[in-house]
Amino acid sequence: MIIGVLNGPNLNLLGTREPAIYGSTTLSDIEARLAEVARSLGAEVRCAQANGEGQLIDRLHAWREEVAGVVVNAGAYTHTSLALRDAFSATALPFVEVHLSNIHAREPERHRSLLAPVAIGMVTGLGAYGYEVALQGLVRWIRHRAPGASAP
Ligand code: CA2
Repeated sequence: MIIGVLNGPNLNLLGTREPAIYGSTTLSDIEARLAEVARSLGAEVRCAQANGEGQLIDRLHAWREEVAGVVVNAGAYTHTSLALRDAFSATALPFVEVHLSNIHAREPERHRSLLAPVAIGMVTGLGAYGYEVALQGLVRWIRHRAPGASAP
């Protein structure tokens, strides 16, 4: 099983600024760890990061036939992008949303996720470890869902 790991705007800078909020782990560290966790689950990951909304949508379209599901941190597009939500719906890719920080404990404009209504679930506030939880939950969901079930 191949799982896509998609990171949005500014997450390429992880580990370089604002460690109090986002930690000191780099995106490469996270991706390397997810490759290990995936292997232990009998799966593999494809990782991508983009700063543009359209680039993220194009990546999902390209992954449509390639991956079984997606772990996504859409960064600030989480709170603004109906287009990204539509891309998840259009591709019918099951996904788990992850945030390093607890978005509900931050400014009000970060409390709402436009992706959440069509996600399997969300992991928020566990830092880099949250990506592992999201990957494990997604693989489990894909393996155990009823045959033929579609993403929510
Ligand atoms: O907590 C998260 O993972 C967020 O998705 C991160 C986004 C933020 O807009 C969301 O509300 C919550 C921001 C990512 C910015 O990444 C940085 C990386 C290094 C230094 C500063 C920001």
